[in-house]
Amino acid sequence: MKSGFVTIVGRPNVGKSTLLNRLAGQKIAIVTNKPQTTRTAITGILNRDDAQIIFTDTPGIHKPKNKLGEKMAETIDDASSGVDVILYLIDGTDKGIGTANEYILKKVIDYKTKTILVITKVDLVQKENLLELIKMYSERHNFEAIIPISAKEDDGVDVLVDKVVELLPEGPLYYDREEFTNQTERQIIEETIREKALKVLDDEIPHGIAVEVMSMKKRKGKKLYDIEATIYCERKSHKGIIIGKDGEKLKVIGTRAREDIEEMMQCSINLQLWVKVKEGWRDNSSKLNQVFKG
Ligand SMILES: Nc1nc2c(ncn2[C@@H]2O[C@H](COP(=O)(O)OP(=O)(O)OP(=O)(O)O)[C@@H](O)[C@H]2O)c(=O)[nH]1
Ligand SMILES: [Mg+2]
Repeated sequence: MKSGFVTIVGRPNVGKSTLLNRLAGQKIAIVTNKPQTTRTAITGILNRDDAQIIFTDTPGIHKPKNKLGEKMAETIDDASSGVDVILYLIDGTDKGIGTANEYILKKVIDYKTKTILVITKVDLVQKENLLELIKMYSERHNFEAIIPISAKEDDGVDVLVDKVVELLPEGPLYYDREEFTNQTERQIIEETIREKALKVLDDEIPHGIAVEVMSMKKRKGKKLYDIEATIYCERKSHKGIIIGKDGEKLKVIGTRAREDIEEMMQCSINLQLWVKVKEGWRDNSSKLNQVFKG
């Protein structure tokens, strides 16, 4: 039996959460086309007859611009220390290494942990570009392996898992086989609402929102939950945008989130959403602690 801990790192939007969901076989981490979607370390567990691998998805590595960004950076370093293997993801559509990846490459080398370079989104990539990237990166560090994948099309992911298992030590089962994540139901609900908000709002309010479930109650004798949640934003003007004309935007966010939550919980949901302003919460320690529980 092989077992161990594997952390997924890389720049924002490279496909870390998409890969985590594919590895865990279910949706645990939210995915959007916007950078800096993931804010905390999210664990997904893969069980095989011969192995148990605990994968941790992390926020995209970037230069912190506020206190939230600093917390996210700390999360990445914490999640990357003392693990057995690091998966360093780069985007297959990148043309060169670039400044962001120069910074990450240095960090990854500093971690001094066995690292697999994973080239993502190969469904979008010309072979020549792939070979170019492999050449550039292999000249910079002695990776345990370089593996191209498409998490979207489930291409190369099994090769990646085999390589990870090969690198893991003999070990015990760390978690019961039916466990698949460190995320609570409440956290998954909050993240689902945030995902829908990011998608529905598009670029209007990029990153300044947070979601908190205020209450969650089961109706007696029914397969129905009443859930109340608050969407926090940074400015009064943002509140108007989130709610939309005649409440239209908030309604769409609520409907889409409800559908996903119902599927996850296998029961009916009555979801009530509220929008509140917490001015500048991402850069104020006490407000950050109130809103962001990561
Ligand atoms: N075509 C293609 N798109 C992908 C693939 N993997 C991820 N994407 C897309 O890339 C975007 C970012 O994916 P995420 O998984 O959220 O990326 P991330 O690295 O977790 O991003 P952050 O949490 O912001 O750091 C989404 O629009 C995904 O659908 C892939 O294999 N192929
Ligand atoms: Mg992510």
